[in-house]
Amino acid sequence: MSILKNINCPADLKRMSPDQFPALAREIREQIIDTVSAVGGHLASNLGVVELTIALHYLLDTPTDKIVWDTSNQCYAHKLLTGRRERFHTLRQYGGLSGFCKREESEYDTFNAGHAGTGVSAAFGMVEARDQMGLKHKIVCVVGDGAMTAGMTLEGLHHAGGMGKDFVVILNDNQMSISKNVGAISAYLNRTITGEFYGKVRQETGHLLGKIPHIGSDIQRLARRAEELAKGAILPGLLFEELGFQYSGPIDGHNFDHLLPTLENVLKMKGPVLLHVVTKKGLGYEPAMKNPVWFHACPPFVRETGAAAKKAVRPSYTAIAIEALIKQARQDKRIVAITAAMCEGTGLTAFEKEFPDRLYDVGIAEQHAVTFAAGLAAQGMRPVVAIYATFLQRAYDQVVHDVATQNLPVAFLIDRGGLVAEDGTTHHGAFDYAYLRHVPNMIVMAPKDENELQHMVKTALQHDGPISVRYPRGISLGVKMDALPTALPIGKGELLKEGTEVAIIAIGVTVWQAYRAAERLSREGISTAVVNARFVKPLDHELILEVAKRVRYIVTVEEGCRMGGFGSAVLELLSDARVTGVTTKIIGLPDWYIEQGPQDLLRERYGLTAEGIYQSVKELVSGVAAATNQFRETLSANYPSYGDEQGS
Ligand SMILES: Cc1ncc(C[n+]2csc(CCOP(=O)(O)OP(=O)(O)O)c2C)c(N)n1
Repeated sequence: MSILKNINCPADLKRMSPDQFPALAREIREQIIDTVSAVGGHLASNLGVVELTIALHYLLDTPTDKIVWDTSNQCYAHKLLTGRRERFHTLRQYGGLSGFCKREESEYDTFNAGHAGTGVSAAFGMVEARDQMGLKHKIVCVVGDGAMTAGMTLEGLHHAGGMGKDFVVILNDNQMSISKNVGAISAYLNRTITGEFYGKVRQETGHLLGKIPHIGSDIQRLARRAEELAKGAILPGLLFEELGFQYSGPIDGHNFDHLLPTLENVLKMKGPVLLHVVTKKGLGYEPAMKNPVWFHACPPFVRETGAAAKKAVRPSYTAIAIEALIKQARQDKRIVAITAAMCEGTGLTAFEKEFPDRLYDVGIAEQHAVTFAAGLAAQGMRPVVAIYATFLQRAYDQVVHDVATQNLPVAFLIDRGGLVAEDGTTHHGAFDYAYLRHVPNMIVMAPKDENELQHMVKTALQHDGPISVRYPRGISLGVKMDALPTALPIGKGELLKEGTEVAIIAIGVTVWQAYRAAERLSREGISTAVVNARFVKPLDHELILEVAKRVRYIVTVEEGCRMGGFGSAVLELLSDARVTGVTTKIIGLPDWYIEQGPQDLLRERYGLTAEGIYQSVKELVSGVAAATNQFRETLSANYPSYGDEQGS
């Protein structure tokens, strides 16, 4: 008999006896493994928080009490317990449940997330809102040990700890970010869990005292007793205690006998409290426990074996970019690579294999990553920051203030530019062209295919200033690769196809789509040129103005937001050059957050496929022709002399 099927909201959970919770946890795990094997998702993190989620919803009065899930990639059990069980199979699908918390989706989702490290700040905002409004509910933030290393989390703890308000932070410590967690905080947490910190103190004191004749062993006994007392109370959570939080833990996050009474106590405590819960990523699914890194965010897989359901037929853009980087790094010792906790995702594991001493994983710390790169560059190194477009958003000021003002040679390999599919709204790389092109000194490139990508990586590493290459998520096109990467001339595009009526000026992955659209248009009698811009900045003024002279319509295409992006840059150029007599259109992403869904489907929906571009051009050409005629007719009817004036 299914227990889960009878839970439609947390109130149903409260009617259960805690004895049933282990069986419920097993069912939830089964459901998560089943669904994620079919649709992909954050398997390992979710399997790790099942007991914690049950305990929280059992003890809290949600949604009046609030749970804020940091990053919220671990919210699947929460979704299953809060009325979304029947829609769970739609997880991460177009029109389905989000893989993250979404306020639009449920009143139990208190704060939208997807980027790590926002939880404590958001939850503490809710604490202050509660107190300002004279309300009494509880607010709990669950934050992973990876997200604990994010600067924002520390800023939030620093603020909240100083204010002394009732606020519970649960540190969900599985000792993993996506890969093994890194850095001093992670090492500190590790010592806390293993007791190594305490053990070391005891060993050293014992060793010293043992050396004093006669009194040694008595004092050792006394000292051991004092340490025993101190063990639970002071040492393990010193860092958090110093930040103003009462520390409790570490406790086993899979054992309800520990979890329920401790959590119950913690929820009654006054002031800021941090409960340290130790969990295991992937618990309940052998392949995920063995390989939590792959199962952190996995594609659909075969449940029985844990193997990916589909094998990639060609290398990804990511792999090509990093391969090109490795080639350059072999020749230039100044090249070092930096990742903010995304060694696998950015492909830098391959770089690390060859150059272990030249790879820096700084943890979830994008701001630090960029300024750290600036520091390296200021001393003559050639740092490369490999980062997703969406996560570079967090380091905007560091790009502007630390890299670009000083014209430092930091190369940005911007992965996942454009639409990223199932991770959806928080993860699409929609804004990078727009947020980089207006930064003085910054060069902004995007290749039309993987061959151009390798040339652009080389270009980036030879350029003496800030420069970025942006490429998409996914498998490359399979074009022929030149044997050797060669640097491209900065600010030079290429004319891929001549045409006299329309010019499509495209950038990045949209170029070949534009080309196919142009071929079809030309076949149908609308002579269409195609420019591969290559550079969003600096634009190839000469080429674009030359082409603009010959055509009546200019259409720009980009897989990025329309506002302030590549198309805007072309319009600025046309305006500055006082080009008249051309009608323009920008194809790109609209002024709203793009939903989740397969890349192909989203590209179709936003008119970025060959078909979409073709339709847009057709509409523009026929629409403008129709509108112009109508305008002329109206004018002629109202002002009979209009036609004459035109002629004179
Ligand atoms: C700002 C930001 N950088 C990088 C990521 C990519 N990312 C997603 S989850 C994750 C690891 C999170 O680790 P942790 O907080 O310990 O949570 P867990 O998944 O282990 O529960 C990373 C690096 C992100 N979501 N946001």
